[in-house]
Formats: sequence, C-alpha cells, structure tokens
Amino acid sequence: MENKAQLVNCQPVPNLPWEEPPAGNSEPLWRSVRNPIIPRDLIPSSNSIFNSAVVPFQGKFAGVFRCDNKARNQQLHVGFSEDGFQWQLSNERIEWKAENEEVQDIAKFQYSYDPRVVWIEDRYYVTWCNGYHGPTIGVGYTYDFKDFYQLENAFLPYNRNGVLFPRKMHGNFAMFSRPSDTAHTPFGDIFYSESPDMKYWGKHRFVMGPAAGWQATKVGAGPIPIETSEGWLLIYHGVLTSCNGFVYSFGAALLDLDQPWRVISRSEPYLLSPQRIYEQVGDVPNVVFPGAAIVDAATGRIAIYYGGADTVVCLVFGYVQEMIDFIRSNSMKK
Ligand code: BMA
Repeated sequence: MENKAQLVNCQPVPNLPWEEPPAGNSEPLWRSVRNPIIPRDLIPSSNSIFNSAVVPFQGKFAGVFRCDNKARNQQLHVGFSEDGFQWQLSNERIEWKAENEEVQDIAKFQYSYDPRVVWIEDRYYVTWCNGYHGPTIGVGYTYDFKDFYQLENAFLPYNRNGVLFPRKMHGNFAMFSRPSDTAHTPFGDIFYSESPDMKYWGKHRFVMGPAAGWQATKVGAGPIPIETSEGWLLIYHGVLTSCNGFVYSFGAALLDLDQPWRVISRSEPYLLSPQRIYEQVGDVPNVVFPGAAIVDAATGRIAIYYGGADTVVCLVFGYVQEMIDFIRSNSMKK
C-alpha cells in the first residue's frame, strides 16, 4: 500500500466540476463526456479558445482565457462560470493597467497567451507568455477579475510557461519557468526561481529536462503545483517530435516540499496524450496542454483544464491520491 497523501493549504470546493469514471475505467484520468467544454467560437471575436486558467471565485469560478482572435492575435480574456463547465467570456481582451509609471513602458500590448492564475495571500496573480521583444513571462494581479494590474516581466526574453507557487517559499514568491527561443523551441527544461517582491527574480535552480519517449523534446510546468504531504504534485506538459511535428502530452512528478528543484519521483508513461478527435484535429494537431487544476480538499478530487489542439478547452478528472500512486508505481529510473 502506498503512503496516503494529505492535501496542504487546500480548500473544499463542493461545486467542483465532476463526473464519475466510466465503467471499467483503468486510466489515472478520465475525460469529460462534455468535451470540448468551450468551443472555439464561444464569443464572436474568437478564432480559438484554449490553454486557459481557472480558479474558484466567490463560490463560483473565474478565469483568464487564451482567445486568439480572427486576426490571429493571441489575447487574454476574462471569464466566469457557475459550475465550471459552462463559461461566459468577455468578447474583448483584458486591458492591463500598469501598476506604476515604471511598468508603463513594458505594458504596451504585443501578444499574450497561455495564462496561469493563482491565489497568493491577498490577491489572484496571473502569469502569461508576454510579448516583449520576444516571448517572456508577464506578471499581473487582480482582486476581483474586473481590474487587472500589470507588474514587471519576471525574466528576460525568451521564456515561457511561468507558473507561480500558491505560497511563499523560504519567505519568497516562487515560480517555475522554461527558457526558450523566439520560435517553436526545440528544447526546454523547467527551472525554479524565487523573488522577495514579485519584481526581482533569482536563486535559479534546474528542476528537470526532457526524458525518453513522450517528453523527449521539451517539458514545461502546467497548472499551479499542488501541495501534499508527499511533496509538490507538478502536472507538466511534455513534447516529442514526430515525422509530422510536435506532439504535446502531459504527465506528473512529485517534487521535494522544501526544495522543489529536487525531483522525488516522475512517471515514465504520460497521464494523457492526444487521442480524441478534438485533441488531434484543430489549428495545431496533437496537443493536450494543461493550464489549471482545481482540487476539492474534502474528497481529493481533481479537475484539470487543458487545451485541445490549440483550438478548444477540455476537462479531465481524477483523484490526487491516484495520481500520486500512479507516479510512484510508474516511476522513471533515476
Ligand atoms: C507552444 C505554445 C502553446 C501551444 C503549443 C502547441 O509553444 O504556443 O500555446 O499550445 O506550442 O502549439
């Protein structure tokens, strides 16, 4: 019997979007029968809606969505939902207000995509891939999902997949990121960094790089890491290069609670790979890209939001304990 993991700093979410597994299910995760839960044309302005981030908000749900418009600009839109399945999205992109004059210079919109959202202490922080002479990690916050304030970019270009921790580490904010190039980067390792003030980032540590198979080309952090007594549960995407291009799957790892750059265990097989038609066919074929996970502390249930084929938003369900057991019993040899 594996150790029983306790969730740490996790709230009950009684209205978590949820479906029971199909009869005879033997997979660690199972997809919503309602997938894709957000179609590409939910709002008049959108070409596609995918790779998005949602959180529980005032007893309901709110989120920041990647909506590429019909000019194919990559933009962030705000959205709200009663049940986590059915979403109302703004038809216009978020207008970030520079938090102060210094930030004014970098807050000019170029492009923004692949957001993550997390509650830390007193507000919701948003990170995203922000165009500033190439992709880098944009940072901002909101209290109410109405007004959004932009801070300094966390890193120099080029970087993607900036993912904050839900609490301070060693008295500092903490973030994963993945240094990249200007294009469809053919490499990618996950790094960890800390900041005392959300402005200056340092103490950079290597966490993990590609490994054989589904994650042979690059890896990048997905949803906000989940704190458990067994370690940080990190869901991450991994990419392989086939004769027809990149294939995006996702898996998970357990990281040391105090030093998250130390990998305790990492599963050799993926948790989910593009196998359904809405994951295989779209603007970019063969992509499942996880951006958010909501956990219900009362039941240990998890609902993971992911983008399908860079076109739609999808949901997949599981149990945190079963994911941890899956990682441990399918662990990569070190
Ligand atoms: C990455 C990002 C993601 C996208 C993926 C597959 O570089 O652009 O938003 O899902 O490629 O196209």
